[in-house]
Amino acid sequence: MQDIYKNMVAGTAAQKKRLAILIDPDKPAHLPQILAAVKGLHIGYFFVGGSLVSVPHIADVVAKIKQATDIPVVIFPGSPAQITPNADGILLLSLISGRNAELLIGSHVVAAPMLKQSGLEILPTGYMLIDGGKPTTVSYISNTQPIPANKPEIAACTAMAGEMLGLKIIYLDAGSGAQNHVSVAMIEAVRQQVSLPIIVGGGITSPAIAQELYRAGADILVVGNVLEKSPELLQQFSDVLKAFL
Ligand code: 1GP
Repeated sequence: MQDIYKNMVAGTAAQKKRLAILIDPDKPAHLPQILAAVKGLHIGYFFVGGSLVSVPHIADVVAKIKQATDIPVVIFPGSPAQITPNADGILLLSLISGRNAELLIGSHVVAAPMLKQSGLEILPTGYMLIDGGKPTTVSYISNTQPIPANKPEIAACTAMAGEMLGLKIIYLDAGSGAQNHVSVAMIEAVRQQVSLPIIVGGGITSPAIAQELYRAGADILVVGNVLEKSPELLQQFSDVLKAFL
């Protein structure tokens, strides 16, 4: 038992920032490089999953990460098919920016018995898609409209409602490979209204952007695409965190 949520909340209270590396099981080619690079760095989590995992080997990817590191592995599921009990936890995502009942509650009902048996730490998460400048896989697959990037007040009200409903984490996602990351103004607006840990991801392509978004109030940043292309950037992302330790 890794006490993932307890550590997240402690990090938020102490304004300690964390980095999560997103591994898409459909693109495992760079995983060995990433696993070699994380040694000695301040990496908070591995998130594993994607909105379109076509190869059924998510459990193998999790096993490889767990063999190589003690970093908690959290499933970031695109569908209930991605639940694997050999991870440490799962972001139980309710897509609160959308109005698709399946992704607000339907899939959760189907997955609940499996989740209960799995032993995974359940992390109930208010998941919000934010317009990142171009259609992403997740907006297409989820059949929902993202929150417009220039409407921080909608994001803030949505996050507030999520907190009032008892969700434990807010995740602002511009979508993997987004053209534009979530804006500073939107993160600040959400930070002002909720005290929950805030995860931000999608289109974070440089350590300088990461620094800006941490300062705006993000607790955990998720980086995926850029590390698939340039795993050597991991050291610089980790260096950014030192300013917040
Ligand atoms: C997407 O937040 C993640 O859900 C990561 O996005 O691949 O653009 O870093 P990138």
